[in-house]
Amino acid sequence: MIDSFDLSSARSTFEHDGFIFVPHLFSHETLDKLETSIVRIARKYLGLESVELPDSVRRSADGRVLFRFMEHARPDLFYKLNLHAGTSLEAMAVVAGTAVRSVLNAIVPAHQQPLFPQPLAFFYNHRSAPRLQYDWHQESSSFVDIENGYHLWFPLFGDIQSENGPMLLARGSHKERLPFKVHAKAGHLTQWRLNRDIGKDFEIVECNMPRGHAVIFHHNTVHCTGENSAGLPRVSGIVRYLDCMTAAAFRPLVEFTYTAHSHEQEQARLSATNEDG
Ligand SMILES: O=C(O)CCC(=O)C(=O)O
Repeated sequence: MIDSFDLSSARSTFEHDGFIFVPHLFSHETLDKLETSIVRIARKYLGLESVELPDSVRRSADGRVLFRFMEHARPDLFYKLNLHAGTSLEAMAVVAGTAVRSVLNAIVPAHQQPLFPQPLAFFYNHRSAPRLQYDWHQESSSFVDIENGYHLWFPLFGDIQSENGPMLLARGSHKERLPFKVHAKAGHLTQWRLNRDIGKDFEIVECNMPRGHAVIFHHNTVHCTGENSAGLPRVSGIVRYLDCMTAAAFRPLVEFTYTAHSHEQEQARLSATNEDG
């Protein structure tokens, strides 16, 4: 499936840039199944909470329409959905697909294997949800005792272009771990902010790609969420493959850092935001 990809030069590209784009990593059939499973779980949670879907949302098979509604109606469910979206067989098929494993084998030195994939998570980036937009950070800041990790990121529910707010990567920023400050706020993603002018120091690369393609970036590669000017959320899947063997404490399944927030907390936060204008 990944014929147009040169496995033999993959490691040197990855070591040079801190990431590698992989064309045609997933078939549309594999992604269709994953997307259907995520939509079904999301609808299940909304149903369990007795949230009525407007007709336009109920009739649409596009997960982006559903997530735009969910962010408006029950933003807290994002966290819950993310805890479970990766537990389906469809998600596991993506995490451990043959093509993914051959790319990882090509770029990851043998002494860092076996790698330990964490359950697939997904993201949406929409204008109405700045709480889910990451500032520049290194993933290693949230896994401080794990030396190496390989993060797979790929479009879901459609191609990703500049106007959809792709993830942004800083080329060559993976050579060192940078000091960071943690900013945690209820209902928001935790930020691991860097005190560095990333746009000035590095070339910025947008992760624009058709559905089916993917990018794998190193733990230390600085990245953030780009600005989405389109009407629908940008959705992407993410899988973290961690070198847990070398960590001081062996925790092959790393706990989620997401905090569960109640619906009430989220409502209070949103009305406070509205009052602030
Ligand atoms: O998809 C994005 O915009 C950012 C993803 C990200 O920062 C991450 O998964 O670590």
